[in-house]
Amino acid sequence: MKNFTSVKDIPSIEEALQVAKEVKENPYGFKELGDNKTMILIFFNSSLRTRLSTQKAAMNLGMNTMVLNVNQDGWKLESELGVVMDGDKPEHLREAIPVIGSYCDLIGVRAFASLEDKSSDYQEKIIQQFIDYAGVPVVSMEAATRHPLQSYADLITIEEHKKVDRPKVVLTWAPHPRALPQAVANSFVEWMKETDYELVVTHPKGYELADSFMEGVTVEYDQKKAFEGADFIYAKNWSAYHDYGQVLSKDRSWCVDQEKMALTNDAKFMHCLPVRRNMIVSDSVIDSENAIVIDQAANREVSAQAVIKMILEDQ
Ligand code: SN0
Repeated sequence: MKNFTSVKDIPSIEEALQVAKEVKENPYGFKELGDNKTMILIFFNSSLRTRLSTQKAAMNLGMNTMVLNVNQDGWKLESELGVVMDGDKPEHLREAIPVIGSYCDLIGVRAFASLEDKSSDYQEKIIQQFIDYAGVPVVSMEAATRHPLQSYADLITIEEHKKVDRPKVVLTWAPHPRALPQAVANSFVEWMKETDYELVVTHPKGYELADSFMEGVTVEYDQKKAFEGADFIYAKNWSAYHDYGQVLSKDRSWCVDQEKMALTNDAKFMHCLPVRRNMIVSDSVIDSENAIVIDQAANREVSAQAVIKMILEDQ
């Protein structure tokens, strides 16, 4: 593996699950791979799980790690080419990226969607510049349109909890006070499509995700109908794709509560975290035995380690 930005970068779902199993069973068994190697993690946005789990994963593999929170610790970085840099951004990505690349063997980047410029976000202009100019492999720690380390961890978690071979997995939109990216939802759909699970996506009208992700996927606008017989409920808010970045609804009746969970096949409840309690999910659901959000978060270390291992083995 050269870079990791989407499900297309893994050899196959089966192999990805096999590598995850290996690192989970023996986290410190591959330490020689990262000997004298350094991973730099670059954050343009906040993080709790991604920062800690990716750093831990790299350390498990014997790597040194450095973290830069660009907006707090470093110069603000310009990303547009051809601009006169007379504003508040003293350095361009065009220099910053190869400089960062010169200090390390692997870069992790988190750069959320702007939610202002759809075309720039959906062309993945920031992470693509890292891939073009870093000179070392690049791992997405959530880019504008995808969050593949999360989806990989979600896949591992579903495999660990499923009671039937082909579970029914439902991705449901839920309300949120702010406009959030589509990345987690897009990526979850993209990974689930590579499995043989039954996938249903439910959301209010107007929240349709991009066709490039949704081709062939069942959409059910009636949330309760979608929940019927589900084995996994994955809740996530996202802002509108077509009315780009807009919050069209804060309809609290879409909150995942016990009454809706009762329609499912004793489904497990999933969310990538951070989660807004009693907006996205009621306390009673997230505090129930069926909530597996902590297992998902724990598997972030596993997915990150599996990805870094595959990249180091190819270097
Ligand atoms: C991010 C998102 O893409 O939705 C990261 C999820 C892993 N979530 C948020 O920014 C939530 C922030 C909030 O205000 O709740």
